[in-house]
Amino acid sequence: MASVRGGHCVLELTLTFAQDFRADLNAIHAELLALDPSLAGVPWRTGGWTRLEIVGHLLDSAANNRQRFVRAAIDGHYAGPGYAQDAWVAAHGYNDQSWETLLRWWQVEHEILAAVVDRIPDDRLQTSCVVGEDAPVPLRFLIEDYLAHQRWHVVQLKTGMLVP
Ligand code: NI
Repeated sequence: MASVRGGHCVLELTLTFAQDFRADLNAIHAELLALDPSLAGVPWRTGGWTRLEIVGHLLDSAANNRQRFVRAAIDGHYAGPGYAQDAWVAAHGYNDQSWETLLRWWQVEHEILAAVVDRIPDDRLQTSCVVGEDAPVPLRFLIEDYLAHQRWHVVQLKTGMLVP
């Protein structure tokens, strides 16, 4: 919607849910790219995951949630398992990958995820989703919570231990 105020044309844009999702992913991606690559193999805290493993965990979350988003959009309901986070990280051997590789995988995985969210009809955002033993939540919440989880781990990446 365009309106005229004080002689200036002001564009008032309402971002769609999918546009918001994409913008948030872009902001997270920028934060990942800004991290110091020399910290890749450094645990974020004593005994904790390395930065490589944290980004790997974000990839695992993307893989699991892509299933959820797609199935909820197709079926109009979703119920499925959680996943064993440490076992998934170990199964992928993320510490054996380079930082650049993992950031590239993150980018590709999220291009795919954004393409999925672009195509979720508005009414499907209310779809009831059950993950593991959790209470049912609308698909919209699952997607918002997905972003919150990514952001939480970005905080770990940025503020965790800075030396081995
Ligand atoms: Ni997590």
